[in-house]
Amino acid sequence: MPHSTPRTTVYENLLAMIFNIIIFVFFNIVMANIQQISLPALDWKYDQLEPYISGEINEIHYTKHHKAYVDGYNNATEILALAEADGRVDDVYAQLQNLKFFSGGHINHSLFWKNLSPNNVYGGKLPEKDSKLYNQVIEQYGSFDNLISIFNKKLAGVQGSGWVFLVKNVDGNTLDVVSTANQDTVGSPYIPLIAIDAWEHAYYLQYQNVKADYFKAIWNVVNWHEAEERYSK
Ligand code: MN3
Repeated sequence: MPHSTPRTTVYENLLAMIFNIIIFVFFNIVMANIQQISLPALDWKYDQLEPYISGEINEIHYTKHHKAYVDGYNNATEILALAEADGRVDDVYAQLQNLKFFSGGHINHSLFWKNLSPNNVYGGKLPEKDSKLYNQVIEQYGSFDNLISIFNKKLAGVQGSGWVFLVKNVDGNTLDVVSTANQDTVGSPYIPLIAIDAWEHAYYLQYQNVKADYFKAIWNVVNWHEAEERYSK
């Protein structure tokens, strides 16, 4: 008697095939809707912030550290989408923690690159006298030296990784200096004007344990022009 495939097996195979096609289509729809992010372009070359920040630090900071936040973000969004689609709430929770870290890292570093500029371009040049930001700094802090000194005290107080920001509070357009831990960023009602990275990877190759010297030096390459534009928006 010749061997014949039982009818039920044919149906099972057909069902399995249809199921796989549905999963494949679903997976692609989910993935197609995820927007990947990439490193922002820099306005200067790695060595153009010297001697205040070495080219080696900028290159490693940008191509390795910032890149890791970009890759981590892209990876976590994909895992999150699948976990949400499958209703795996534990995995959703875990990926949201990762996304907070990686998205904060990407936002903060993107701000950081923008608010630095070579010393012969915008670096270290205070905002125009009588610009809105200039007047607000003088009104609240008396002088830029005083503001920078307050900012640097906050930087010195960051333990481990963290950031310090000069922010505009949209309620009243006042300024404030705030610090965050790890890669946390600032949100409403604050608009960040200047963000400085206090983590060791931002200075250690050049300044080793003397981070106060890094905090002093970086103001020679802070782009106040960019800060003024953000403040006046
Ligand atoms: Mn960093």
